[in-house]
Amino acid sequence: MSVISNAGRDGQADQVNYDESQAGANRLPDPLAFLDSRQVRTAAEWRQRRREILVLFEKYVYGMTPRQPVEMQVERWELAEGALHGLARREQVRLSFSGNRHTGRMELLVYLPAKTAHAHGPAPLFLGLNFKGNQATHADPAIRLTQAWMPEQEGVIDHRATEAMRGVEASRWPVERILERGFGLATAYYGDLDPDFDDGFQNGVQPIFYQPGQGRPRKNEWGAIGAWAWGLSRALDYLETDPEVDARRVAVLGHSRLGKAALWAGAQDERFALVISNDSGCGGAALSRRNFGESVASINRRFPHWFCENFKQYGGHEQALPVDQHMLLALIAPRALYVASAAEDLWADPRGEYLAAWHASPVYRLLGLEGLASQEMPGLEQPVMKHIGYHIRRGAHDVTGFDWERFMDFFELRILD
Ligand code: GTR
Repeated sequence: MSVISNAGRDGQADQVNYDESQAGANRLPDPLAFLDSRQVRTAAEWRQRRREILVLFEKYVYGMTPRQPVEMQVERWELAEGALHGLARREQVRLSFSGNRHTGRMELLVYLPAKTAHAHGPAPLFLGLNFKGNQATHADPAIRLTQAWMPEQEGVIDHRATEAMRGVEASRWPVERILERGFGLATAYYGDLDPDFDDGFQNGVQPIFYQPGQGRPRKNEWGAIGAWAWGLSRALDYLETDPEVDARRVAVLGHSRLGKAALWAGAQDERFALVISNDSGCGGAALSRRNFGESVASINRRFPHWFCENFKQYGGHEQALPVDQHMLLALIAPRALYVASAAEDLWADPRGEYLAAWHASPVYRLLGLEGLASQEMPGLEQPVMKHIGYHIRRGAHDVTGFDWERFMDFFELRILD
């Protein structure tokens, strides 16, 4: 079945393929072959090849993240013991960045399990960006309403969040369960780092890094996904200074476009112990060459600001891409990686997400770790948890309690044991 959908701003529409017989990714670049065709045989050679792959993703997909350190001020303006009826310690922290006469800021909400006789050390933690502001993740009235610009939607007036936005995304953030299972959670609004629309990169963190005379990122420099990923690393910089957090056991996770950002953050920043993609689809965990669901052409048309300019030339020419997304997943090795799909989320191509994890597996194997054992997808809601984990659950594009319970199972199994 081929359907026409998703017109971009220019009114053009894309052919979207949902026919498995028309899909396929037979010729994928080999993560274990150098650009000069030499084969990678040792863990030390993988380090070199890893560098090569990272540079390819920088150059052709997400764009380069600036390397220069930024001035970061930390203001922890709230620390409340006994939050959420005694379950949690809540911290609210503002990270401010400056440079080039531009400033940026990111507001982190952190819940840590209250200390008990059993749980007293620094907490392992999940870190992820949210779509609607910290106040949307839980109805807790003490969460500060985001001050950031927001797109018009229910609960937003004049581009500002109102009280009506408290807890509106709570089903995606089961905070009490996370705390009960002994984990902390840190989250921030993704629009703090770069509001999600194509404004020519004036209003996010990008201008902080412009060279004299530069007005927008170059063709091989970061877009919005790069900025969101960068913010996740800055959040980790802060978490490393928090004695109540076990910063060596932080999982970075994200849903959908924020899953793309989590994967890119995890690929670049090896401090993340575990990387979790939820329904991240095209430009995330799904293979671009599959030609199923969202395509490179359609994602670039609808979201011209997400990737670097160079990525646009590959719309309809995925075979020419020097990488595919299995190589992004391979960059997580030897750390733990979990990919989650939803059966009805065909736009994100669940099979393409599974196959990317499968094709990343040889890298894990080379490093002495078990990747996925079969090219066949597991059944619905039958998670596999080797060093790469995967599940496909019933239902639509979303983050559910089922997803979270599996992320926590995997975290316990691979990181805490
Ligand atoms: C869709 C986009 C996907 C995914 C999703 C989301 O419109 O096509 O790639 O990122 O948005 O983030 O919810």
